[in-house]
Amino acid sequence: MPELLLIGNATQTMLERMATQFTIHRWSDLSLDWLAQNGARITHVATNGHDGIEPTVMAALPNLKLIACYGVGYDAIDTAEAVRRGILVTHTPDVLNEEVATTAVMLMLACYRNLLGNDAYARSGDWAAKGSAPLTRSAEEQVVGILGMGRIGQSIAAKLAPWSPRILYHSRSQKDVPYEYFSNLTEMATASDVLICITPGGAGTRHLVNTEVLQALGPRGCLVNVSRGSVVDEAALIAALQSGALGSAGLDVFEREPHVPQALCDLPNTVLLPHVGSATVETRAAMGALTVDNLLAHLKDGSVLTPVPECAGLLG
Ligand code: 8YV
Repeated sequence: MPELLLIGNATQTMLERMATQFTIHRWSDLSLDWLAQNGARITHVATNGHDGIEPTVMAALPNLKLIACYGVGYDAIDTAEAVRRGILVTHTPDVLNEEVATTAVMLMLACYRNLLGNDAYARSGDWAAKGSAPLTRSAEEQVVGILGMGRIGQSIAAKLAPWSPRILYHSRSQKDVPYEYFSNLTEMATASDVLICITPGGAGTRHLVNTEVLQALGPRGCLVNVSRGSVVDEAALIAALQSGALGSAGLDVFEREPHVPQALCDLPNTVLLPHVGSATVETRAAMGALTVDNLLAHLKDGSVLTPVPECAGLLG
């Protein structure tokens, strides 16, 4: 049987389907020494958006043909090196759009309506002891700025459009969408009440959201990040929240996952999630199915269903 290296997590269904066609080696049980001896037999890798594949691991797999990513974001995979070596990379676009968009909306609402603070108020007995909880801010009629207007950005916009008088977006180029384009992120942040980040991670977007952008968003502004931690300068974010230069932040992603800075935990105006934007049984099943469909299609006839755009030149 062909041999597959599994990096990180996979659902039971994924494991069962992969095991019908591949001998599976789990990277968590192995070492670079093992790869030096056995790496040449491995033709396929299944990994995820968080773990990706370390350059040393990729280099130790001379006959690798396909890296299947169980996730839409693939910034943890060196696609330039993969393309140079003729290795295909696939990911799981579209099937998680609505779930991640819902997570973004949930974070926004939780920030505005102080979901966590009010939950604690109800549970702790403060309500009985101190009376009504403090008022929150309304999430109605807010100007929403979206950083990244790809598939998930469009799902977020569609979910918020009925609530919002203006949806703005910033991306590298203008898209064919019915929202207001800003070529300058700081200008968009100035015009926005809430800034939602859903642009891909990687070197090109690192720290796009910096002190200047956060200050432009302002003391009543809300930052939501459901993309990658690297997109936001976390130290600048903490400083802005601590000083009151920024109103609140709802974060699903962090710069050094799974590390969540204590300063963010200590702030009352943050809502923090452990990178669960797509983490429901239903959506992970769909992502897992697509990941394995790519692996099995490739095994059957060399085709793949959802290659990353960088691989276009490798496909016939
Ligand atoms: C996880 C994600 O990182 O799809 C993505 O890009 O951020 C997540 O769903 C992971 O890939 C799931 O295994």
